[in-house]
Amino acid sequence: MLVRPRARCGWGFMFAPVAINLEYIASSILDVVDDVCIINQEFDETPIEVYLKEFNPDLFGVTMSATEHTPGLEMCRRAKKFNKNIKTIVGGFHPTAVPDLMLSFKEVDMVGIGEAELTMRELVQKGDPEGVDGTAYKGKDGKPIHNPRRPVVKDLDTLPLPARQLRKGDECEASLKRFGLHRDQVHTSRGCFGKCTFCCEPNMSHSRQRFRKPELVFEEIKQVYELHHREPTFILFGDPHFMGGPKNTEKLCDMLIKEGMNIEFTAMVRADMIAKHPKIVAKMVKAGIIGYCMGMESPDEEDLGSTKKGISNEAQREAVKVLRRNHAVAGGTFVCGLENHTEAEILMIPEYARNLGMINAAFPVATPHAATEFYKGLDDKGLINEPDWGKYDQMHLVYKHDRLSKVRCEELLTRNLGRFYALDIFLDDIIAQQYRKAQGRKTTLYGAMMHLLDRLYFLMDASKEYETIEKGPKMGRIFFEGQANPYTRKRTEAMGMHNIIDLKQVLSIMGDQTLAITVRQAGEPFLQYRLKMDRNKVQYLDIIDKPKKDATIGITMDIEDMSGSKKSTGQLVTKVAKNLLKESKWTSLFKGVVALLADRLHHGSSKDSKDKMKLPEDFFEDFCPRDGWNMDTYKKVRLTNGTKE
Ligand code: B12
Ligand code: SF4
Repeated sequence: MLVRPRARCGWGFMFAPVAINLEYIASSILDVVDDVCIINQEFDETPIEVYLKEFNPDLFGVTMSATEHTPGLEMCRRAKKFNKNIKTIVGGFHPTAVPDLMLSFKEVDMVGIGEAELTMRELVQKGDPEGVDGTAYKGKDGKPIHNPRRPVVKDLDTLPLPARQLRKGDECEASLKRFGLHRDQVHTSRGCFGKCTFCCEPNMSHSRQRFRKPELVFEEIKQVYELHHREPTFILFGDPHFMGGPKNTEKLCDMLIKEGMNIEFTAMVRADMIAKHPKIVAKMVKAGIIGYCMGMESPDEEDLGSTKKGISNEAQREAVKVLRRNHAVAGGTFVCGLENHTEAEILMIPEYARNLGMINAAFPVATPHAATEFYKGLDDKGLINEPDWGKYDQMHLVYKHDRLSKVRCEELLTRNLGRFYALDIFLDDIIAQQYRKAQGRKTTLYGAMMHLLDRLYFLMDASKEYETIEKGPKMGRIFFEGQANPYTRKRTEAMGMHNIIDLKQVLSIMGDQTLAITVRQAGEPFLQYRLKMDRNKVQYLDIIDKPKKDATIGITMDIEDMSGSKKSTGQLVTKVAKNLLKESKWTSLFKGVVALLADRLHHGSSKDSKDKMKLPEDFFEDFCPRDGWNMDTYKKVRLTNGTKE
């Protein structure tokens, strides 16, 4: 029995947490065991005892990243409690990094170290870990015995495809359809050439990347599409470094383009490869690879050097341009809270990400995962101070930082998320989408609302974890405070929201209006979203920190009602409606209702308008400098506020 414990966090909410690693292991042992089952607790909340009773396994394997440490051990404990003769084995990134710690728990008998398809095959055939490379286990005296580490799988094409057929129906269908698409994961390679100090990859695959034949990857993708009934599907390429073999990537894309399946892909890529291969990127987008997650890490070349990332600011900037030109979703992550970081520097990171022109960005806490160079450096200095492995989720500070407390670090990241994800970024995303999917036609008001809700849904899920230290509305306030910025107005003035969303009916009926949503805490208004429009256009959207009282249609929302409110939905709707009536002009409200009805009658629930978008000619080439920010700003912050002793 193979188990993936439930410990979803961060990106886990965005992508389907299929247990592809267990499916790889299962397919490698299927022919040498009586039965194998995979329980993915991300999709299945049935108590494990139900399955233990049904299958009564000899071997119980649990996959673990650091965040799955505690729930993973609990599964082993419950398996032993059910039947003390069941042998338990844990594997994955975390046990590979801390095998002795794992064996110190009485509920763990063995650890699988590194890639485990061949290890598990040999183990189940022998029935004992003695002499099985890639395992560590307890000797008679209870002390750990380490067999030699097994080399990584050289030829990935010799591995059978993951045993997706073992998924439970629910996992394949309902759960994966959350975003209106089936969701799955495919790997075209394993490992990465990189040696980044904070990454687990060097310990897992010794900085070696291996590639599958593109023809075989293509066959697998076709099978996955069939498995999902040839319905719209989303596939995450789980490779840590997707474009590591650009020729292979190009070949795969040629095949995907020719086949024309309804699949959208997201890939994790290095910015330098994107910058270096613009023609391949154009093919990638054409083949459906529209989401890109780049490990940007930092605006500071000093950090990029000290973490051994080995990319430059120039490559970052060029990569985003290449992606924007192709209407792809340029996304990436920045590590915040490296040892030398000051508050001022961390606060500049979303400004930099916006300035680059990114559409998606995450600001994870620099996390010393066990066995990384980063961990060893901090551990030698005695700075690691978090015993709870569940907190090694890149959302909590787990070491003693010179300038930042744990709480302050979470606050800064929450504020950074608020700063980055202001509404103009969603418009940017809509533009790329409309170019990809609707030949550059405008979206409708309904389409724009649906898009916005989709993104908010993810943000809310992914940021839940931040509330663990400071419960209540404090983090909410910090997020909203981050939203007030000088860019949204400048950008929306330059783009013209009416050039992106078809608002003809709405504008002509409503005429001159100022729409405002004011956010309040403890009765004090501290943030306002303002939309200024006239008969012909939306003049701008602005987010300000000193709310005004000039709205023709206004609503005030209390932060207390948004987070942890005990009020029912009915009570909240009544309150918002009362506020709306109190703060709006009757004529404007009336016009608003008529305008929405007219828009709905005109477009129905269609997400695309017939009209083409009208954007400034240089929009995709010269978009970023519109923010009036340049690279030197960051360097100045470093020098003037950095207080680098
Ligand atoms: C794809 C990926 C994701 C996907 C996951 C999709 C999914 N299906 O769950 C997404 C983007 C959603 C994601 C999210 C996150 N990820 Co991630 N992710 C990866 C990545 C790039 C590849 C993992 C993978 O699928 N490999 C392919 C499979 C086949 O290999 P494998 O998992 O290693 O399995 C093999 C062995 O480990 C072993 N094995 C595995 N399980 C078991 C069990 C047993 C019993 C045995 C014997 C052996 C064994 O055998 C397997 C087959 O050879 C790795 C980094 C990397 N370079 O590989 C990071 C990585 C796993 N992620 C990491 C982190 C931190 C996260 C997040 C917390 C980040 C965040 N804050 O959002 C979230 C957590 C998500 C969650 N749990 O909800 C860290 C984990 C660090 C650690 N030590 O715990 C990694 C290592 C990246 C890093 N920082 O170095 N991630
Ligand atoms: S480039 Fe990415 S996957 Fe490769 S070592 Fe660095 S962080 Fe890890």
